[in-house]
Amino acid sequence: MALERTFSIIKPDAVAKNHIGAIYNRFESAGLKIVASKMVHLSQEKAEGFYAEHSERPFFGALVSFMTSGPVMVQVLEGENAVLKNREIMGATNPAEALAGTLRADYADSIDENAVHGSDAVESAAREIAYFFSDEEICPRTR
Ligand code: RTP
Ligand code: MG
Repeated sequence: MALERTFSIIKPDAVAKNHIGAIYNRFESAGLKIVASKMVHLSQEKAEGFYAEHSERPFFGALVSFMTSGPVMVQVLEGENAVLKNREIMGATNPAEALAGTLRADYADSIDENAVHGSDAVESAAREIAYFFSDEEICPRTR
C-alpha cells in the first residue's frame, strides 16, 4: 500500500446544490484525509489550463463554461492508494453508468455536470495539486 495524495474538485453543480459537507463526509468515511481545501471561482483561463488535455475535444467549450459557472471547492486528499480510492468513491464519468453509492450516482445529473473531479494518476495528481496549491497551503497531519 502506498500513501498518496490526490487532487479533487467539487464542481459548480454540487456546490450549488449544497452537497459540500455530504461529499467531504464520503471522503473522510473512506479514510481519506483533507490536507488542503479552499473555495474558488475559476476564471476561463484557469479552467482552460486545467483541462488543457481536452482542448481538442468537442465538449471542451461546454466543460469550461460549466466549470466557470459558479464556485468550486478544491481539495487535496491524502491516504493509502488515494488516487484510485477517490476514483472509486466518485464512480464513472457518466452518472448513468456509475455504481450505486458513488458520488456521481448520488449527486450528478449528467456527464456534463458530474459533481466531482479526481486525478486519474499519481503524476497528474502532483501536477493538479501544484496548479491550485502552494506548499504552504498543504497541511500534513501530525496526529
Ligand atoms: P474529471 O477529469 O472531471 O475527473 O472526469 P473524468 O476523468 O472521469 O473524465 P475525463 O475524460 O477526464 O473528462 C473530463 C470531463 O469532461 C466531461 N466529458 N464530457 N460529453 C462527453 O463525452 C464528455 N466526456 C467527458 C465530463 O464532465 C468529465 O468529467
Ligand atoms: Mg479526468
